[in-house]
Amino acid sequence: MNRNAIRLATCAALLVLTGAACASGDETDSDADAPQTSGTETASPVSSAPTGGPTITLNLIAFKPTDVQLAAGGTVTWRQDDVATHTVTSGRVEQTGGTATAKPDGQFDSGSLTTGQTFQFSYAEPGTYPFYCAIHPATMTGVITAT
Ligand SMILES: [Cu+2]
Repeated sequence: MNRNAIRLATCAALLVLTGAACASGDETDSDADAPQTSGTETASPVSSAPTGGPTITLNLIAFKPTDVQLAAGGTVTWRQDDVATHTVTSGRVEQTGGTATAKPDGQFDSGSLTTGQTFQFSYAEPGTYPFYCAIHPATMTGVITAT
């Protein structure tokens, strides 16, 4: 019901924008992979970095890039583009004998980020700041260098 309402609204919007009629008989669920532009997202912040600072994406169970430099005072944006759930958590991961042990430093923890959500943190002081995903600490790590 709700999905149909969204489709109708989208259809109406397209009609206004393009003047084209919306065919209803030839669709093969083309909206499954089309970008969703309806404003139905809830609390997730905007995906672009309003500060102009670097953006790290979370995709395929990896941070990209894993090493980021910025000027002290700058803000890093992490954007969760993966189908899985990840976190951005400050701290190190110790890898010994095939075991990954997370050592959170308590500076920040995004909590669970689902697809499309973003997280931001500003690095006020110069330094080297490792971070990791608390769900996949063995493979998802990165480091911010603020200068
Ligand atoms: Cu993860």
